[in-house]
Amino acid sequence: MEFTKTPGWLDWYAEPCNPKFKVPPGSVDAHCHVFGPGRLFPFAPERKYTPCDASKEQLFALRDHLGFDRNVIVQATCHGADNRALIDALKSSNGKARGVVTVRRSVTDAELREMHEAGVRGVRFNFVKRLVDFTPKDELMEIAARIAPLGWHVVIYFEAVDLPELWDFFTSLPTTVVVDHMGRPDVTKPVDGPEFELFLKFMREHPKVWSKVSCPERLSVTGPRALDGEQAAYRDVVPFAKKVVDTFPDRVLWGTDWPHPNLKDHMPDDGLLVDFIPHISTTPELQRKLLVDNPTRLYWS
Ligand code: 0GY
Repeated sequence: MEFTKTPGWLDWYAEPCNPKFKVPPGSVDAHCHVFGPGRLFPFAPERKYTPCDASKEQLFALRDHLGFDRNVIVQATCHGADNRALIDALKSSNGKARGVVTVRRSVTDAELREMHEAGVRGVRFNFVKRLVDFTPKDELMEIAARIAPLGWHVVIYFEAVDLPELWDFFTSLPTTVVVDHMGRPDVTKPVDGPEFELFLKFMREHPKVWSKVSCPERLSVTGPRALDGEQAAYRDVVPFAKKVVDTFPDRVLWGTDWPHPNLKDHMPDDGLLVDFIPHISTTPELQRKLLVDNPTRLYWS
């Protein structure tokens, strides 16, 4: 089937630079996607956007270029609950990729076991209204109860303003809970202000909650250009991500978010995203936890 990408859709960076920061051996890009290719793995009828193709081969080439060893591939909403592209990528990865899927309550136990065999270790619940239609919480809770015995976890994606309303649901989930992109803080607000403090409290009071310190390009207002005398691109995101890494060093993950869905203004150079890492994770020990130890514990043990 032929698909036409959403108008204004930006293609991923075909020739990312060589990062200056060398990631430690065994590093995991713990948040990335595959899109199609649409002719092999059609996009879901209920999708809110149509992306460009971003294949498993292209993802694995990026992994090697950036110096990573492994990937965690996360189901994107453009594929709905049809995980075939993701599972195909896992099966082609020689054990170097794990997956996080989207399922409905109709999924069978046999299907879950088959996904586990392929390398799936989590389900994603998405609460970002521009990306998905509403799913009742009782359905999500039922799914969480079914995947818990497999040792899987739940990945949650939400906007910071929605955390108070979702708090009780999140904290009653029976599994480890991994938050995408630090719960999307508004980085124009103070890092020690009430909104981000609520997120830190969420992590502090609930040791089962982990966070991806990913997507500076999505959260930043200052953007990708480092100013004279400034060290980092996306510098307005640095205090937020660094705070989470420093406070919860054993519960953080990092990912590229390649191929970067829904960015309207600029497409990040993935090499520069890797160079962002030492600004938020400032010692070799913290970097090893963020990039190797934590994702290995969650996805490969
Ligand atoms: C991300 C972010 C986004 C999209 C999705 O599944 C998705 O469509 O996650 C977004 O638009 O913020 O993590 O890829």
